[in-house]
Amino acid sequence: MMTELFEVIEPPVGALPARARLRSDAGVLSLDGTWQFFWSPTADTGKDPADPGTTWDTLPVPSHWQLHGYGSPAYTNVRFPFPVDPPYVPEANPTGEYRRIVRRPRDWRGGRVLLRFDGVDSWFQVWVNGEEVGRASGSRLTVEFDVTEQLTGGDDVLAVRVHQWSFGSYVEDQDQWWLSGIFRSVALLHRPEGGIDDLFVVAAGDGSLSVTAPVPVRWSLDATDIQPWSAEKPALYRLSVSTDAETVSLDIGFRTVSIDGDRLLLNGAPLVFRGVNRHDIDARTGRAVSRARMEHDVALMKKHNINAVRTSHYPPDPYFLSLCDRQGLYVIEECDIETHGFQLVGWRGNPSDDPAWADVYLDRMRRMVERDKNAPSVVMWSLGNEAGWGRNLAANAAWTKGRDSTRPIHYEADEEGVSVDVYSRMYPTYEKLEAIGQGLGPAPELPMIMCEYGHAMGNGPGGLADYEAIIDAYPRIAGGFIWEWADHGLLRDGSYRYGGDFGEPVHDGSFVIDGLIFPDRTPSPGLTELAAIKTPVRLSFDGDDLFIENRWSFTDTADVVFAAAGENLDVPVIPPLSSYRLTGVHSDVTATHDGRVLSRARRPPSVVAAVVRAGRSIPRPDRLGPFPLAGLTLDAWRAPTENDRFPGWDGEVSMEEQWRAAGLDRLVFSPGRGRYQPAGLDSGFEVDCRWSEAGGGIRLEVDIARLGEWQLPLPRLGIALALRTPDPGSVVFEWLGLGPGESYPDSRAGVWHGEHRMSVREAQTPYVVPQENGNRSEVTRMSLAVPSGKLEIAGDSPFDAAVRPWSTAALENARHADELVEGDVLWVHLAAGVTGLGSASCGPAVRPAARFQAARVRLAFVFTTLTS
Ligand code: IPT
Repeated sequence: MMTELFEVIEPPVGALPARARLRSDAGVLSLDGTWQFFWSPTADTGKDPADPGTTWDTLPVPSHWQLHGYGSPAYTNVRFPFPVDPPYVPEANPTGEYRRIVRRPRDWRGGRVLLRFDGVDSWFQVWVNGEEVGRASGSRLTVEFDVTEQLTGGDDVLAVRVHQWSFGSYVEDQDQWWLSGIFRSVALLHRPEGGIDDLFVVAAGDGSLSVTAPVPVRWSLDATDIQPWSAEKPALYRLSVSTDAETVSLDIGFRTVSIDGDRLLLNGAPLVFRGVNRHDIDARTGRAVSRARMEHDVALMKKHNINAVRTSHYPPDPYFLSLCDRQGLYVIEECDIETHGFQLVGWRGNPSDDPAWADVYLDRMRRMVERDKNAPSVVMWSLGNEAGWGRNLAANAAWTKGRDSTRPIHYEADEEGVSVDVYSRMYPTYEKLEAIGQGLGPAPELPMIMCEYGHAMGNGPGGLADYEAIIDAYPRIAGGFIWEWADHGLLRDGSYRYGGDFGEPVHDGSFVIDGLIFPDRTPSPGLTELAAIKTPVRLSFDGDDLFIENRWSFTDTADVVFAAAGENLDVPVIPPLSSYRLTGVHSDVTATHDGRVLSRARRPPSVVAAVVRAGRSIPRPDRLGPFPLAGLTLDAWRAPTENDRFPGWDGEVSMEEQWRAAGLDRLVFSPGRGRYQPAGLDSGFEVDCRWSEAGGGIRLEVDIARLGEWQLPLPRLGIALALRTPDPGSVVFEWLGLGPGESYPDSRAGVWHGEHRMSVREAQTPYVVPQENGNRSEVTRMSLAVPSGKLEIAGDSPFDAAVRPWSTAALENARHADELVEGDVLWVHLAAGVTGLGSASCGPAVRPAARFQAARVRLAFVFTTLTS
């Protein structure tokens, strides 16, 4: 049996020791751009490293070859897509040969020349003019080689051979697409003799500064009065460090992370993560993410009151950290180690506890810590994700503590808190989180965070407000990180694709579509909800009293404008972490900061029921306003959400399964009996509809009663009207109720009561996997307008409304957004109530209070026609 080099468990060979990322006046030559490229489905490419590949294809660097027509993307979550036989990998090991001519710049006199790779997935070998320079793995980690001796000063052939699979793949089993190649920047660096190769700067919250360098240096700081750094006020100062040969500069921030008992602190004040998990991902370029994309994402996070990022599950492009330093985001930086697939074989052979892997583990931790040790935004190191437990992780924790005593250590699977400084859990139930808050369970002496919670897959997560209430109630809980920031859909043929769409024999479907923003970066309703819940200035009404909470740790409300009914309110400056009660406030209030609405408080609307007495009974009309009425049916079903498809931590049977078992998806109407029932069951609904004249309009009263004793929560309960119209997406939908976005009983913090208006098309939320969406709650009045007229619908009591240019069945059957086509019917769903969303796809199911359980409902609407 033969072992290939990429199956030898070893740290990089021929590489230089890891060091800090520094901005320098020494020369840098980017090697990004067009490279010659040859792709082979197996490791043996038959290509000579000395061959410049002049006649080959070309490929951009950075990029993934699967996104340029070579091989295919593949998605698995936990499972390895190959047999678990470490360190061996399949015979079918796609391999890319990269070539490019490099020339040492003339003005780089003396010193050394380094070749730096910031990210190559998963294992590669480097040659210059056919002479081997080294080899490395650690896909999301920087590695440098000294090529001084190999460069001639003329045209030199740089060859890089990259294999998709290697021993390294066994420790890179993160939940994401398998994508290969040189996907981050490559550069040549000049290192002058007597230069500054490394620096370790510790700038503390009290203004003290220590600069450690391997050579004697002079330094200067561009500052007169020093303000501490925080995500709220990311004060940075330019530090210049020089020798005669080189000057490097760093943006430093003064801050101290500390732990006092079970409290996590920054500069002595509570450090509470209002965070998200962020992967490198872009719908067109995969993990090769442009600077513009990163900037856009960071701005979007800040705008939505997010103050922290966990770099799940590997170090990001260094540019991302510089953005976090500058814009103000707390970062838990995570090492590129995940061996999750071993869990499926009972953790047998897990590299985390195998001495053969010790050097590889330590090398990965070192490369992360050394590169980013000067970043003020990095407030914690994470050993990795889902890699079980073992001595190699314990050794990484011990080494890190010795190297950097200023940052706590995180690792979720160290469940007893042996090596870590914070206790971390994923997706706890509400009950469990509350118990942890009270100091019950393992490691009660440590602060606690949720490194993942609020699984944002499809429509959801619901129930975030309940988590927030627990975080607020227990100072031991230092917040958490939503899973996850962005959907990982890859754009192909005009639609976003997920697992299975590339013909993968083994895949995990849409589990990779679980972000707060859609692949095109449009915020989902989940992000709007999160922003409202994480607001730094929270407003709530208690009768006529407005209660204002300043949740910032370092910022007072001097720059916040509180306004009601067009007038500014007279609110004194509220210090950080304090609250204020303003009495006698009679209308809705907004808090605005820098032109951005931070929060809204709505006074519960006083519902004036448009009760119109029923007049003479009439038969069912064949038109409603400008629309022919093509159908009316009981509506007790929804296109299952991704959360409906899973039982959740606290259940055994998913909502969808329970609903299907009750036949809600296949109710049959028997007109003679006025009943909707599924085949084979005696349960169902009895429905009585009465039409009557009502002033200038038509009144419909619907009485729905469940048959039998069943208690199952219902997805919704009401009626659906099919209104014929040639272009249903363009119909203008106006309503008085919660909006403008969709809302559900456990997701309604980001909407407010008012008059809202948009087209039916705009009222659809474009989830990558089509599913229930677009519900509007607490509606009392709505209208639907086409050029020829307008139909107004007023309810006797508030109702839930959804309007769609397609049927529930079409929504349910479509697997990708582009499969949904508008027809000639506008579907109008009017319900007495709906069930919430929960986060059962990975977390707790819908909480009891958010389940719609009524046994009997009465709905009444008045339809009026307004001609235009
Ligand atoms: C958790 C993983 O850490 C994360 O990467 C992602 O896969 C998430 O699940 C699901 O989307 S692990 C799980 C066992 C809780």
